[in-house]
Amino acid sequence: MTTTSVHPAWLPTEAWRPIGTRRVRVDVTGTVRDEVRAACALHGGELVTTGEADLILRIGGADGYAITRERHVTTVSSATHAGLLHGLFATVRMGESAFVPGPRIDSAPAFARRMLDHWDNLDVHPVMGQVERGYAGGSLFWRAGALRTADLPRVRDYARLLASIGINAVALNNVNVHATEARLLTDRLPDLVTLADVFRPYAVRVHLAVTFAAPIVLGGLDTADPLDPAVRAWWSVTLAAVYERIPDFGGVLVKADSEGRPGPFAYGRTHADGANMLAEALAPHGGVVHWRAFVYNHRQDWRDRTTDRARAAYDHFAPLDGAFAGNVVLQVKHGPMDFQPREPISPVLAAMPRTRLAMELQITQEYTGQQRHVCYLAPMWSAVISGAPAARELAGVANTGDDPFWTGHPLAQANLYAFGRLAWDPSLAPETILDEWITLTFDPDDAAREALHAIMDESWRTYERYTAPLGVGFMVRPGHHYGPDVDGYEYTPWGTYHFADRDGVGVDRTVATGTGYTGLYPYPWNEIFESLADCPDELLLFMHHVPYTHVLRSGETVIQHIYDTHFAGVSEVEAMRERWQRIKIAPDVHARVSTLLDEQLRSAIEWRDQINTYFFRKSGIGDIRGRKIY
Ligand code: BDP
Repeated sequence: MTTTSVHPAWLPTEAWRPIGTRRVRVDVTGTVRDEVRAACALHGGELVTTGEADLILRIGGADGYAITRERHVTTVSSATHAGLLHGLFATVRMGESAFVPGPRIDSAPAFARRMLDHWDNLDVHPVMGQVERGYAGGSLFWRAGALRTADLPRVRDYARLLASIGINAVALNNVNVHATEARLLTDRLPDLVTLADVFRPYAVRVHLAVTFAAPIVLGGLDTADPLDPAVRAWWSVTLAAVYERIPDFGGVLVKADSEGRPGPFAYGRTHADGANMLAEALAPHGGVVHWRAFVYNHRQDWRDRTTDRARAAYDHFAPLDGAFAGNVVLQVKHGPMDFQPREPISPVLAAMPRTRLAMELQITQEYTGQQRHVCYLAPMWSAVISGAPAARELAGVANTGDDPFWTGHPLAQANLYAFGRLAWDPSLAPETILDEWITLTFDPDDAAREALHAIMDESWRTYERYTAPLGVGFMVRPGHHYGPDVDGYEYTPWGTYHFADRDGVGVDRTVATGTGYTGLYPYPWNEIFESLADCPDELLLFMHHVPYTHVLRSGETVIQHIYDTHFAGVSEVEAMRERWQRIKIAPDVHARVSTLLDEQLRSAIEWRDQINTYFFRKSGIGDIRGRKIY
């Protein structure tokens, strides 16, 4: 496996470390962007001089950064090392305009912590591979159970890449913590120390996913009961030892009582008991616990219509509002199920005003085409972020790996870029972010820029059109979750059902006749979702079970909508592919994306034909436009 890679061009190619005041001369008559890149080569107070204008990097001012642009002098100022770094990267993004006199720019991040969660295993897992739900090769950090020490330069590039988009925290191992990963907390700690040293200059703090059972599996105790004094003492001593080696260690990330992971329920304790125990051990060092709210019964009886997985996180956590310590961050998936292409915003995010909340997004495309399909996710994220103002932090499941393009699909880099940019400034429009990314990555001519927008802007909606309809979700192949299998999960214990029969489809989550889920939302969303007339079309089958002849707000019947969107989705992918064939772009990128678009089209056709045929057979209602359905 090679460690050289294609750098996303939004990155300066050289490392730099901003400490104290820096003054860099750049040549305004040369290529300014190149000069800004040269400025990034700055190390330890050296002055890079090539011309008449200055880029001055100065510590001072507020958190975040300010950029002032006067004639020949552009000044970046910040109170912090991190702010200075982000200010410099902002000038890189601005290109020439950073050096044209203009109004002062003040920028501060909307989310205090902007975190990436890597679901990396140290070794190849027999079922999940190395990176769980990873579609970009192996782990950047780990190989064959060990730290990739020879590849640390690439990790440094990665740290810089993350800093360039404002990421400031990273969890370096899978939330499903297996035996080897667990030991990063104790005897494998030196590996974490090494990685923390690599990330530190880029103001990215490292976090570690830990197993709740650590006192047993690592400490030799016979319990992990959070109220047991010996257990509490073990965590205090163990975490203190981590801080001795990594003074800026961010904290721990925990998946407990979820999908078979150990947790406080085994001891009759609550999630607040579990999280607060860790919080107490971390508090003296300024660390935080990210405690995931992804807790549900994954062994439910599918015949039992009263259990609703969408309710689970709310039912477990909302009653605990106010019970969590101040340094516990409850990390909540953006939707109530599991990263489907379309879900309502999780009601947990509106139900816990006395709890620190992080919203969790999935950058890795588990359910959105697995980095084989073009699916630019910023439009979805932008909507869910603006709909959940209580979330103070943003966490994203990473889509990166040791693939030469970092993300498998070269265009999936745009999702990582957009995650960082939205976490900094959620008011940025998805098309604007994409435009930035296109400019920085390809420096394209007008035709290529237009083609990239045409391919990517709407690609999430295209993906939605040819997959599960109207918010019902899943319908994917069990296990790996790629490609269609309408009934794949229908009679399983996972709680992900569509309830299609000959008369209709959808999950009745109303208060009046269903699971009561709609009632978990504050007004007016409880009433909007409860009402068949007011529920947005795109979430209709998430909230209601309706006949195929039900007329949507769009004026179409449900069955006709299914046919129309599935035909449209495939046509859109065909158009993407044609555009891509004509685009002028770097040959290696072109070749990789061409192959992937072939696969996307094959897969979209497979989705269209299975979904359409399934619903035609169930309903017996034909397509009014007379297209071929098998
Ligand atoms: C699901 C993934 C699974 C993760 C789980 C989680 O299929 O691999 O472990 O989420 O978030 O989406 O913990």
